[in-house]
Amino acid sequence: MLPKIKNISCHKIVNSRGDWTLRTRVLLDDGSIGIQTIPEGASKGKNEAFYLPVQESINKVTTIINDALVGEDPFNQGQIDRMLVEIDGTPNKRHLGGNSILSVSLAVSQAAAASRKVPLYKYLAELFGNKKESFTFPTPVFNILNGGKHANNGLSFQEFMVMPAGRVPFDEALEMGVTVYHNIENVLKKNGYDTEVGDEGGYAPEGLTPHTALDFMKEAVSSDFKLGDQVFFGIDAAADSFKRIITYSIDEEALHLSSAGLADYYSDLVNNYPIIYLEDPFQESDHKGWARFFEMQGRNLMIVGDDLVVTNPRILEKIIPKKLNNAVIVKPNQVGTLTETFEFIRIAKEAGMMVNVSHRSGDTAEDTFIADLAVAVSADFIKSGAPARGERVAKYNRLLEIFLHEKDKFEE
Ligand code: 2PG
Ligand code: MG
Repeated sequence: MLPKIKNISCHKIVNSRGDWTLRTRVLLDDGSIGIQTIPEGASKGKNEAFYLPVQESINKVTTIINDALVGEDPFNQGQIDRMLVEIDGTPNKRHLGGNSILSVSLAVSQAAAASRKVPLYKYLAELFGNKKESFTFPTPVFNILNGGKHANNGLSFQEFMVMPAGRVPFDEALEMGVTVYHNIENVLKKNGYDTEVGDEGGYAPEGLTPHTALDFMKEAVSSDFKLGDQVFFGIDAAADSFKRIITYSIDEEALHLSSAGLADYYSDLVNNYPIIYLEDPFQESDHKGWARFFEMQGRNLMIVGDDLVVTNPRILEKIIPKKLNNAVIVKPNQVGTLTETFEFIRIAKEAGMMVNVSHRSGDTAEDTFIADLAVAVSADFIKSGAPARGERVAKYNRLLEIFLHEKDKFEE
C-alpha cells in the first residue's frame, strides 16, 4: 500500500536575522519524514504571498492544514497544493499564510522523496518532468558586497555580485567565489574600510558608492582571474528601496534621477564595468522605466525581474508581452507552493527567460531546498549570498555534494 500523510507538526525556530520562523515536519505512515523551514525576505515585492505572524502560522499548520491533509497521498503534489490553495481561498494566501502553506508543500515533497529513497533533486526533477539523463548545474552568483535593506551602510544598491563566465564546473565556480570573497576583504582593509558583513554575508562597510564598490571588485577579481573573460559582475539594485516619491535617489553620489536618468546611469556603469546581470533595476510598478531600459540594454544584459514578478505565474504571464525583462528570480516563498513555483519556471523557460533560483535574506542553515530545486529544473543560475556564513554556504555545499555525486556517481 502506498504511504499516506499521518501527521503534520510545526514549531518555531530562529532564522539568520534573529527572527522567528517555522519548522514544519510531515510524517508519513511508513515512517518517512520531510522537514522544511521557511525563509523571509527584507526587500519584499508588494505582491508576494502573505507572511502570517509565526504563532498564527503554526496554529494554521497544526489545526486546519493537518486536519485537511492527514490521509492524503504525499506523491500527488499537485493535489496537495491545490487543496492548500483552495482552503486558503484568498488571492495572496492571507488566510493560511504563504509561510504556513509553503512549509507544508515543500515538506510533503521531502517526505515523498524520503519514502521513495531517492535524493530530493531527483524526486523534484521527476515532479517537474525533467527527464534529462544527466543533470546540469546552475551557475552560482556570489554576493560579495551588501547595501540597501541588507546593510545599514548608506550604499543604495542591495547586492554586488560576481559570477563565473559560462558553464564552468560547479566546484571551480565555488573556488572562484571563495577566492574573490577573500580578495575583496583584503582590498577593503587596504583601503581603510571596515569588514563587517550584511545580511547575506557580503561585506558592508560604510562609505562605499556604486562606483567605489565596483572598483574594489575589479581589483579583487583581477589579482586572480581575467575580468570580463573568466569573471563578470552582477547587481541587484532592488530599486524599490531607493525610490523616493518622484526620483530614484543614490544619495551617496548626490544623485536624484528620473527613471530615464537612472537608465542612463546604468548604461554608463555597463559601459565601464563587466556587468552582465542587473536585477530589479526599477521599482516594480515603473513599467515604463523597465521597458525603456529593456529596449536600450536587453540585448547586452540579463535584466532580471524579482519584485517585478514575485514567482507568480499569473503576474509573469501579464509581464511577458510588455517586454520588460529577459530573466527571472525564483523564490518559492514569494508564491507559496511547489506546484506554482514549477508553473512559473515553465512559463519563464517557454518565454526564453533565464532562471535564477534564490535564497532570502533571512534564511536558515537547515534549509537547502533551493539547491535541489535549482538542479531539478535545470536552472541557469542560483544565488545564495556570499560564500560565507552557515545559512548561505549550506546551499552551495549541498550543490557541491550533488555535483560530486553526479560527476563520480558515488553512492549516496
Ligand atoms: C532579493 C532577496 C535575496 P530579500 O532581493 O533578491 O537576495 O532579498 O530576501 O531581502 O527580498
Ligand atoms: Mg532581488
